[in-house]
Amino acid sequence: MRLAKKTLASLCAGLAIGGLLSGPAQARTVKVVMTAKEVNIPIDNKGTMYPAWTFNGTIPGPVVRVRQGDTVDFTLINPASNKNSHAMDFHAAQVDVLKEFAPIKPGTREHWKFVAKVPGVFMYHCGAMPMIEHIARGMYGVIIVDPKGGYSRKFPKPDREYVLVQGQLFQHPDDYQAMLLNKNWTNSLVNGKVFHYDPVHDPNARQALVAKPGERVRIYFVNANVNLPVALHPIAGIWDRVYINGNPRNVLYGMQTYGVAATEGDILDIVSPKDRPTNNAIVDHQLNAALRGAITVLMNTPDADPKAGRGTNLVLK
Ligand SMILES: [Cu+2]
Repeated sequence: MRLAKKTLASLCAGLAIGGLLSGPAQARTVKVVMTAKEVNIPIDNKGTMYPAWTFNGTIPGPVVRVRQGDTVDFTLINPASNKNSHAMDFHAAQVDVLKEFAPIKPGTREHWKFVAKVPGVFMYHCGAMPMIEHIARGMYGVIIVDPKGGYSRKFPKPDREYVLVQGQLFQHPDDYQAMLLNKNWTNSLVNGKVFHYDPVHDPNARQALVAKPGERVRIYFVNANVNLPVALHPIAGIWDRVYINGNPRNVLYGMQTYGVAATEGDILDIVSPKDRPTNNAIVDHQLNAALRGAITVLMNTPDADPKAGRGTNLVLK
């Protein structure tokens, strides 16, 4: 798919740009505008509300997708209606922590740029203090930097792509002292909800990841837990490949479980058997996380929705 320049310029909301790897090779400038929003949002499938802090009103914030060498032209807006200072820390950027990542007060905005020089899957998050509270309340997201070399035998084109971001939910959103002690951590969130894509454990779950048998499903995973690593395992499957930090140069084959440090982002590919429908459960096999929300079902059936996990549809809503 070829993306016109006009299309890219209109992506100021920081939406995912699909199919970049087969597009033209010249570096571009991608405008990303995000607004810090302190809002109540549902954190499970039955609609339990939580006083979240977010980028653009969702957990995670919008997926930003660029290609290696592109310039990200970024604006952060902190509306006067907010009570707190906020900031943006893109892990894909090489800048000045005291300058670009500095917090800004309600009623102000800031603008800065960086060149996304290193390919991979990177976390972004608010860095205002107490940072543990700003992240635990939901101020995090993913920036994918596609490699400028495109696909290859070592980095094959996937049939489906999904973004999964895991986070920790704390009972008392204001109690950052408890967060420092990892106390009153009640649930795990996947893309902002407990058992978000797990109709097996939550009758209120409406969705699962889908693919056809034999398809290569690429998971862009970020561990946005404030205190805990993740042991990512696809139950009833094996990761065909894991690209550490999402970089095609860092490839591992045939992995059962991959340990993802806090803030780490990785690409994990799974290919289900071609000859039969199957299901996988992608879990944090640290079971206190799995059984409190970190389970995602992947259904591999011949009638899988052709639009799921394709184009800009990387985060199932
Ligand atoms: Cu913040």
